[in-house]
Formats: sequence, C-alpha cells, structure tokens
Amino acid sequence: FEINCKALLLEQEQAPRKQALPSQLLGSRLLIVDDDRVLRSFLARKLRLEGYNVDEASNVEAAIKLLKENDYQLITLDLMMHPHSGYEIFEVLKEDPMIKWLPMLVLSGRNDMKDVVRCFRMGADDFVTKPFRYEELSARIQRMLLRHKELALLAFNDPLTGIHNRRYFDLQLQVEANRAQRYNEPLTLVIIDIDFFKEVNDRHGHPAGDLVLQKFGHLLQSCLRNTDILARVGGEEFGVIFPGITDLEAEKIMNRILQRVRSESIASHDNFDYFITFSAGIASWNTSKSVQNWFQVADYALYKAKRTGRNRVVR
Ligand code: GH3
Ligand code: MG
Ligand code: MG
Ligand code: MG
Repeated sequence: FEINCKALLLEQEQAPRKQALPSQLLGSRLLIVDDDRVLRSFLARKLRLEGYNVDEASNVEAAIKLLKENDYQLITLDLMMHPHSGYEIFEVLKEDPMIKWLPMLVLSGRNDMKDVVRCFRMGADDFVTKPFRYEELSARIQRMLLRHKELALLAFNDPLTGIHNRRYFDLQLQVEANRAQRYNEPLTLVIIDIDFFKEVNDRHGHPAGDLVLQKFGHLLQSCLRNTDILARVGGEEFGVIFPGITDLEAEKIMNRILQRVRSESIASHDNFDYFITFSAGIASWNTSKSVQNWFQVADYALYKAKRTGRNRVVR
C-alpha cells in the first residue's frame, strides 16, 4: 500500500490538468472489488470526487451479491483476494445475460503475463498493474464507459421512441425472472398493442404514425416507476415488466393508463388531435413457467383483449 500511495502522490504532482467528467458519465455506478481496504477507499474517494457513484466490495462473495442487486456500468477487480481469487467473478459474469456486458478492468498486484492473458481470455476489457497512476486509470475508465454507453445505445435502444428495444426486453425478462425467484417476489409482464394503428398510417401518413408511437412511448414512460422496465417490442407493441407487482396490481395500473389515453389526445399536429386506445395482456411470472412461455401467456391475454372488443386490459 505504501508503494501504491507514493506512486499515486508522485503522479498527482505532475498530473495533467484535471478535466471534468463528461456529463453523460456523471452518476455512473462503479464497483471496486479489492481486499486492500486502504487502496479501495483511496480509489473510491477519488472516483467519487470525479462524480461517479461508487460501491466497494472486499471479497468475491460481497461483489457477487452487489452485482446481482444493482446495475453497474463498470467493475474494477483485484485478482489476489481471500478466500476466493478474483477469477471466480468471471464465471458469475458469464452466467448473467446482462452482467456479461459489464466493462471489467482488472487491477492486479502482480505483473504476470499468465494473469494478463488469462484475464483477457476470460473476458476482461483492460488490465492495470499496481502501483498504478490514478490519472491513467481514470482515463482508461472514462474511455471504457463512453464506448460501452455508445454500444449499449445501439444494441438496446429503439431509435424512434428512445425507449428500450425488444433485445433489451428479452434479456430483462430473464434477469427479472431470476431475481423474482431468488427473492420470492411477484413479477408481472404486460404487452400493450395500439388499437387500429394501421388506420393512423392509412389516414394521416407514416410520419403521423411515427409521431403517435413516440408520444405513446413517452406517455407510458411518464406513467411508470424507474424500476419498471418499458420497451417497444414490436411495430406498435410495447412491453412492461413490473418487478414486485402482482397481476392484479398491474391490471389496476394499466387501466389507469388506459383511462388517461382515452381521455386526452396522444399527439397534435397541423391542428389535428390524435386519439388512440390500446389493448393489453397481463401475465404474472411463476417458477413453473419458462420465460418464453410467460411471454406467450401475456400475448394470449392480449389476443383475448383484441377479440373481445379492444380498448381493454385482460389478465
Ligand atoms: P389491431 O387493433 O388489431 O392491433 O389493429 P392494428 O391496425 O393496430 O394492427 P396491424 O397489425 O394490422 O397494424 C399495425 C400497423 O403498425 C401496421 C404497420 O404499418 C404499423 N407500424 C409498425 N411499425 C411502424 C412504425 O415504426 N411507424 C409507423 N408509422 N407505423 C408502423
Ligand atoms: Mg488483493
Ligand atoms: Mg400489433
Ligand atoms: Mg395494433
């Protein structure tokens, strides 16, 4: 640790002028996994000063627990820890369909070529040895976060509405099902389909249809909590995952939203007010269902809503 600190302090004197953290990275959540308390606190404090939201773990078990409970944008990992080495985290990362995308920087006390190669083979994105220069580490972290943010936007967002896409939604279904199983909590899926949407396009043109989709996406977003997961799962279909919510509660929420959609125009353009209604199908998750089956059950409820007259929520 003394060596670490000296190196850090030395570097600080000749460090390049401090650059503010790019605004899109402010509040990014990082996890520092290291059994060296002094180094860990030092690093956490420096990163917090830059504007990151930092959590710390002193061993593999604590790190895995935090990884399963929270969403991180990056992890720094010490290899030499007790009782389990940092390598064990790689296995867990691989298992989880979302966490496996997490940028990982290995911060090793040993400059061993075997470690370097093994880490990259196992999925590390960067490798830095101790003692390290804080400014360099910070720059590496920024670069990784910015690149990851760009890629995630391309992979997981719908460009028209700005909300998440089907690919993200499908991964989250599995992630949330795992979480619900672990904590034995309710979990509910809703699929929403705009009624007679083709008529909007046919009567007013495709750009008008696009506008309605955007506004509807925003309206849904504004009606949901941060922990609810919303995505555009098809052309005029949207999905919501409600963690911790039963199908009965989700039905109430969706009926409130439907009531609001019925009573106000969804978009206005060229002095024309657009009104829509939607149909929704609801299915709660349980351990006997596969995720695919769960989606089918919600889809069947949606089909029933359509068949029985649309403009309604079916559970
Ligand atoms: P239903 O009540 O049975 O759902 O009727 P519907 O007209 O909504 O359903 P249908 O599946 O017949 O038509 C969906 C329409 O959504 C057809 C397609 O052109 C339109 N659509 C899909 N994606 C987009 C898009 O990105 N922009 C626009 N403007 N229209 C889209
Ligand atoms: Mg260590
Ligand atoms: Mg449809
Ligand atoms: Mg439709």
